[in-house]
Amino acid sequence: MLVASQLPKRTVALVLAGGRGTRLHQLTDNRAKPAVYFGGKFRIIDFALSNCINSGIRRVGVITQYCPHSLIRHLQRGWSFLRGEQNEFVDLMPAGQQMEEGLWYRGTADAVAQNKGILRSYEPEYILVLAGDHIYKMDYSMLLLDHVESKSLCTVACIEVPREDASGFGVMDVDENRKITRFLEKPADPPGMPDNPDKSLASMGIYVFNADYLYRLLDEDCGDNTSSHDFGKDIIPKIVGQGNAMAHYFSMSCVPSAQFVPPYWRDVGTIDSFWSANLDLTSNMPQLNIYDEDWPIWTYQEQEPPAKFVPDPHGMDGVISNTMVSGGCIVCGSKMSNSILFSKVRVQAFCNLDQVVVLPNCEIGQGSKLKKVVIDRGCRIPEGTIIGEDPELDAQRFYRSPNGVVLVTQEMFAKLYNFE
Ligand code: ADQ
Ligand code: ADP
Repeated sequence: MLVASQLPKRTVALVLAGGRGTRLHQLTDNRAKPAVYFGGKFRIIDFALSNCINSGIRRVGVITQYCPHSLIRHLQRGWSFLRGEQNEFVDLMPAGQQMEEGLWYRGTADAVAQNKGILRSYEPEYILVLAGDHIYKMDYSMLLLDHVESKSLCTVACIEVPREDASGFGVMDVDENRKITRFLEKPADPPGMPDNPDKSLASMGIYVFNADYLYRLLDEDCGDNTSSHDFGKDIIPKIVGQGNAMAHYFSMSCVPSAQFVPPYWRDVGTIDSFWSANLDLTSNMPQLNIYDEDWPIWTYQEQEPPAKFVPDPHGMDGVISNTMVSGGCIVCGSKMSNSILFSKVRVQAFCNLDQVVVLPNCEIGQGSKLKKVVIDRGCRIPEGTIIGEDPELDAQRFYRSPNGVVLVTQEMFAKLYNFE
């Protein structure tokens, strides 16, 4: 008999967290994309991991590769609360530990294949493969139930995206029973949906497999010299070819955020999308609800004193609107709007911050005027710095995105001042 509440317990989730995220430019020079900060106190991977816990999946492997140090540190500090003796864990699976040759993961499927021995030892019935670099709230237990009820061997979660954005995704066609009939990985000219040609049905990179079926596929893939050992490029198209893949619409299992807001799923993979998804949280009615006590987002953050606001040296108070300020921050009589300060940020007097995302441990020098800026962790912004007024100068000194968002890192400042 199918007992829906047991499905998460019979599942191991694998979070693929090894990708670099090159489109985030210098923000991922030293950290993996899943370790990038988000929303004032989280890191991107916290969303997938919180979804697991909130869905009742308490056996999780995190597969790391590129620049894993701060990611691993975060997981050890924030995600080691599960109880091994109760068969609950967040397990780290770094590249190179399983194979004798110490092979680097060749692709996402190889990353799972190299950990097959560990996986088997957990004896799961279902394996849930997740990406560690998306912001969304999803009840994976609904996805598992759909997978089991439809008697599928593999189920791919999908979402409708505008057709003009779809070439960055795996795009699929489905029949009336949601069986996937065609899968094209990152097609140059993505097909539209039959009833909505302006939209395409995109893979979210979230897959459920019957464990034995996945092991078999990975064994076959391992010996295939023509394969790039990637889920999107090799494994999923093959399964679709065999007629064994079902689509699961994200709307069937997304955790509602706000009323009238479409299902929220963001790949904050570029500086522009990272900046705007953070800024959304500062609006009066954000599209992503991070205050939902029924679906908490867990993280690690140091214990800090509450944020503090003091007047400037002339005794004038600051003016703050639509701004989130994290613990350990001190703001001295400045103007801030539509901005996010992560923990331990100091803003000196007479500053003006508009649409600025400041990552932890930064100091903004007196009289600075910043607009549309992302400031990486640990930056010391010198007194009187102006960013966001002269695009050419900004682009010379820092990274300036196509949408005019300026990214500032410690290294850029170091370079700037060595030259001067
Ligand atoms: P991509 O967005 O290109 O496509 P991909 O680079 O395959 O995603 O990365 C998927 C996940 O695996 C990411 O979380 C990444 O961090 C991680 N990862 C990448 N290489 C890894 C490695 N060697 N070891 C460990 N982890 C690694 C995929 C699918 C598309 C789908 C999109 C949805 O291929 O079909 O539409 O995700 O975003
Ligand atoms: P995060 O902000 O994500 O916590 P950090 O900015 O502290 O991470 O550092 C990112 C990564 O850069 C570290 O995890 C480490 O691998 C590397 N790193 C930082 N400082 C040094 C250093 N002095 N020498 C070598 N590597 C460093």
